Amino acid sequence: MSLETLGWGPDLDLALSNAVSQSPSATSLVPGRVVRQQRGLLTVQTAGPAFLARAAGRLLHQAQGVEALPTVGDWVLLQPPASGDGEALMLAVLPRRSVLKRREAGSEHDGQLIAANVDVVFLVVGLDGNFNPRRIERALTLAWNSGATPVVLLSKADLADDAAERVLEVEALAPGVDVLAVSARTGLGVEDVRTRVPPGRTGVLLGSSGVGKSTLANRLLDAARLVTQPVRPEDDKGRHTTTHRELFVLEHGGLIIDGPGMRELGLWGDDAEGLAQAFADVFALATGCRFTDCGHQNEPGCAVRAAVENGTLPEERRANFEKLQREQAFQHRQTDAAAQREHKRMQRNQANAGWARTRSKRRGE
Ligand SMILES: Nc1nc2c(ncn2[C@@H]2O[C@H](COP(=O)(O)OP(=O)(O)O)[C@@H](O)[C@H]2O)c(=O)[nH]1
Ligand SMILES: [Mg+2]
Ligand SMILES: [Zn+2]
Repeated sequence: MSLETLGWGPDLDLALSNAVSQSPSATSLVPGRVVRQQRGLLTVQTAGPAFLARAAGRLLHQAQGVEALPTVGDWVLLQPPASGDGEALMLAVLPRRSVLKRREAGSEHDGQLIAANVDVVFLVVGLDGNFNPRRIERALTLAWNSGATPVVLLSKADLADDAAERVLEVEALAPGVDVLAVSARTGLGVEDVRTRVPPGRTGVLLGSSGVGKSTLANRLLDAARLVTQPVRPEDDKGRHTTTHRELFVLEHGGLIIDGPGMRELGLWGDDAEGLAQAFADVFALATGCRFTDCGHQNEPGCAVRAAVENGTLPEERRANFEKLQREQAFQHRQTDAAAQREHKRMQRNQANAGWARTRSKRRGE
């Protein structure tokens, strides 16, 4: 498989030559893309074979948090195993053009990477019951934060008699985002999805378990290579059939990442761009507020409140915006606190190193 088939392009030529100029030993390393992740185990596809791979101690040591560690979609530099069936060592992660991440379920501080170097985030929402506008707004914020372009797929359109209305409803809460009704069963919209990932481009399927991500991926692949499972009829929740994350090359040359469903989509990290994009309408309104630092609470001359009162902005959307903004602000403080801790740690290390030098001088070492 050629690296181009996996999405390699001129930007990566540049990233590779930079990596080599910084660390000449990198010339002996082999580039590849992380195509599969099952728990901690990664598979990297190179221009030659695919290898099971783990992060080298040096990479783990240099990494400041999970964000710097390889995830599906990453381009990495490998040292192939000495023997045929050993594990390869990943020594570097090439700079990313996007990274999709969330707060780890049940944690305030820790994050989880979902996929890297994606161009399109397909937010898959089932039309068969689980339809929550606030969740869509949250997911879109997360998707915009990644640096990729979100597209909403309203799946199982064959089961809904109001698909066209739902498309309009979601368009209203997703400014600047394309919304497509799709059905993996009838094939409706599938061709349209395919054209969103031209050859060499990568899309990732994001959504709750049971919304039809794997069925759609199968349909895109035109082969039943992924396992799908019926949803439990009593609650429309999926069974989490997909336990690993995997990148597939489609016949037309586009790439798609399928993975396990995600119930929780907490914001994580310091990006603020996502909110500005997902709530572009609210940001535009806010420019009309009398005070530039308006909190849209009880301030006089608040254009956001006025829009709620005259019915142009739904109150639920305003409230969700406020909630996500708070969550983002909390994340911002967390990131600041983590940076301060890191700074202190480095100062301490330097102080310790200085003290050790003084001590060895005294001893005449
Ligand atoms: N009617 C209908 N059912 C679908 C469609 N796509 C998926 N399903 C069904 O929904 C269930 C869950 O699908 P799956 O792809 O495993 O969901 P995932 O957890 O998001 O990967 C399976 O029973 C599928 O057959 C569709 O377009 N129409
Ligand atoms: Mg699945
Ligand atoms: Zn205001």
